[in-house]
Amino acid sequence: MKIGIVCYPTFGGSGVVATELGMALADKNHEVHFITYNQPVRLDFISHNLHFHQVLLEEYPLFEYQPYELALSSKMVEVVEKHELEVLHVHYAIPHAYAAFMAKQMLKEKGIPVKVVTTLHGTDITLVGSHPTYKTAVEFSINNSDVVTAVSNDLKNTTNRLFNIDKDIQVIYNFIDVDKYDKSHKKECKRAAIALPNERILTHVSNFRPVKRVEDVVKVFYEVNKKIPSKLLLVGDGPERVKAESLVNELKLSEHVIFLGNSSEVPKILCYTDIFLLPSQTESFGLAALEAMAAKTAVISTNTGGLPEVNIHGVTGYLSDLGDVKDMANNAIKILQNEETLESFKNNARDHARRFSLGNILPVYEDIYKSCYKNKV
Ligand code: GMT
Repeated sequence: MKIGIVCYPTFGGSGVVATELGMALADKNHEVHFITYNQPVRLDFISHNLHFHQVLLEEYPLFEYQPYELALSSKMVEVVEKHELEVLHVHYAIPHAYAAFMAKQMLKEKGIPVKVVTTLHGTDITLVGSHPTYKTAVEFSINNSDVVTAVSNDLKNTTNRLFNIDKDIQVIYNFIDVDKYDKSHKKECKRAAIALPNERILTHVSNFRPVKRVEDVVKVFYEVNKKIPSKLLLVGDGPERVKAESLVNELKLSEHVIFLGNSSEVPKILCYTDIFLLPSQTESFGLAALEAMAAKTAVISTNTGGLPEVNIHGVTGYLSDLGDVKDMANNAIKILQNEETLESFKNNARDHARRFSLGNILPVYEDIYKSCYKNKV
């Protein structure tokens, strides 16, 4: 099949899912065309079936904000027409689903049918999408997509609660390539470069936006570190980094906390991690937690959004109420203070992560594309 994928090309979860999906489809001999403003960060041109089309923006003195949707929908029309794509799969509704609707209309005028699959990822529904500024257009573009998917049951329910949706939303969980994490485990883990043998390692990976509550990560670690010799690895970058650095200094934790910045070596970092911290305000799924679990890491998270569908309380880690850093710290200590307990949580996490393996999820997307092909007009 010939599929166009539209996504944000950054380290964010929706871009990661879109890129991994595209690469896996190309591996299975589908022809995949990424359409976005930069080459997606995780995109390796490992296959001749993978193509990248950059959306370029024109400066003009009148524009305070450049009209990205216009440039994107024009590019979609061009790529669909030139490469005879039959499906456009857009990840993150804003503004991709809207631009895809416009592209579809323009193509219809030319007698070229194309189907639009929209995958809802999280804040395109929760924090941003339902804001009155965007709500009307987001609701319209969801209702006018041919197929709509959401990455968790919670996100599906939230979408139906916040919007007037007349489409059935299909839940397709995020996935991971389990082998990638297994392999980095089998290779020698460079733990000694990061921590002393008696120290435990806690890690947080995110784009450091307010929704991730990175200060809570530091506060949880502060409590854990009082009881257990440990290191905290903070991977990623974003608007909350400066605040997190100040808190680390204020709590006199600099010796124990390492800021690693954005990294494409996450599997290698996770391979020596004992506990992954994700105290988010909301998380439609929590791909970062799943990646950690695949790398045999227990998870301490909040119980918000879709996190309970990924992190199983008392099995793969623990869930706490939003902002309850004391509870999160106590749970982490409970896991970390005993070698056997830690090992059993880690094994459970890895076993549970296998349910979300690429091999299980990819055929579900392929079936959706096939159904688009069948009902082409
Ligand atoms: O919705 C967002 O915040 C953006 C998005 C991203 O690009 O980082 O993250 C969301 O999509 C991921 C992939 O489906 C999910 O694993 C994240 O939980 C989700 N983030 C939130 O809901 C905050």
